[in-house]
Amino acid sequence: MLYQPAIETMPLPKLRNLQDERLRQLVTYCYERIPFYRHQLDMAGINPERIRGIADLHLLPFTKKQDLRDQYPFGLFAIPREEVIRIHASSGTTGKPTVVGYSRNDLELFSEVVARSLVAAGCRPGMMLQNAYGYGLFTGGLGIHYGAEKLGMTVVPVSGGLTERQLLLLQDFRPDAISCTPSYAQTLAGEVQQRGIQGLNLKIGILGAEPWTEAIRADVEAGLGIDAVNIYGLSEIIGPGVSNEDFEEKGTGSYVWEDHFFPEIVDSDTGEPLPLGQEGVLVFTTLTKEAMPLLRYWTNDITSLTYDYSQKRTHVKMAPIRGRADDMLIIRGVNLFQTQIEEIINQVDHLSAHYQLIVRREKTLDEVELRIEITPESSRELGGLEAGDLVHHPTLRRAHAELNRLIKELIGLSIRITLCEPGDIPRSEGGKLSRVRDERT
Ligand code: DLL
Repeated sequence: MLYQPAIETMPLPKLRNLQDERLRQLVTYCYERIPFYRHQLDMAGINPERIRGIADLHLLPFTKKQDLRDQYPFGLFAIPREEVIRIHASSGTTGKPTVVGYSRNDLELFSEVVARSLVAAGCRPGMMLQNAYGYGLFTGGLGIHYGAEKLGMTVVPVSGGLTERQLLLLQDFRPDAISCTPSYAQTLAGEVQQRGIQGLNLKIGILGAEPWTEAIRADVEAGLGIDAVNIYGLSEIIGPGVSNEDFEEKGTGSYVWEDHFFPEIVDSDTGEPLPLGQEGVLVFTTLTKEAMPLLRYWTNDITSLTYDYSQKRTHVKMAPIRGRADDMLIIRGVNLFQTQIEEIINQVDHLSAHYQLIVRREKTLDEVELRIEITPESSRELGGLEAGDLVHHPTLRRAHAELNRLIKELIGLSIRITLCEPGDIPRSEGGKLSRVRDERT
């Protein structure tokens, strides 16, 4: 089943025509209604009529997070504040949040792309969804909520956290699907396993809002008995539902709903557009939003795009996000994303998908410690191990050496590895989990 088959399978030339037309209208709309964009285009010497379609997109300047901060809170709204019927914001690590606004049509669009995403994830009308994304200024809770209602699911709006209640509802309400961050799905999977809870009705997990890889997929699929499917999005563009994986095409990337959100990949240093298949910074232009449209928004997320015509839909697919450019660690000159470590962990026996990276400065050199839990099964089988002594066990010593070797070989970095007992690494309490602790500053 596709939610909007005519759109999702639209032949590419027709899709391009639609995008061309929408972009032309959008540029004029932004120029006429948003002083920031009028100024930007004037400075770049671009008359809106110069932009005739997607092929001219590269002429437009980027919009960056700092621009949103400079226009805080409502400076980028293209419609009167009274017509903005919802506001969301993302917390950000420092200072003021990034604010976004939605018109009535924008909220309709938001629900539409989330419904489309849920269907791709395997959800169907009549299924029950336990929505464990946080409700509030974060777009996850309400975004998924209205999309699921639009699709005709039974929504259980539990919000993030409250693990006891989540477990109770999973057993008593017997939802078919759960939506939450991948790290929180790991928390729930761990509890389900530890308590020996059996016979849940869960079939689907709609997981996103933070980077994750096949290691975590395997962990939560085994622990919860689900298909774990990726959902991607960001509040600046709309929230969840910018792209989504199809449950029957897992591991081949997530469809970007490009009739509404036009993606580009650009070089992180030069901003030059990169060809399909190459990795770079993901940039989005919102083709249909009314309250806060964005031209060439620099997401800072690193990924690549590819078309795959053998699959169900014609829309472009994006690879899993490697990380945010500003979350990349530079250790003694080597670039490192946590997802690279995660992928390697997945290749070594006895190691779980619960880990933390700690970065320190020792004298003048940066050092990384990877703290990683062994699996509960290994802990039980190998029995009676004292914390700190794990690496002295011959089996674990081999795992340790293997991990060391792979990291050196594949990343080019020597890091300190500490094996831990199950439960030693902090768990997600409902939201996004930071797996990197940078102690350098
Ligand atoms: O995280 C929206 C969302 C809610 C997406 C629920 C999926 C599910 P923000 O809080 O604005 O919005 O954070 C956006 O989170 O730029 C990425 O860096 C990261 N991110 C979101 N989804 C994924 C994903 C929501 N599937 C930022 N994989 C984005 C990797 C993701 N990173």
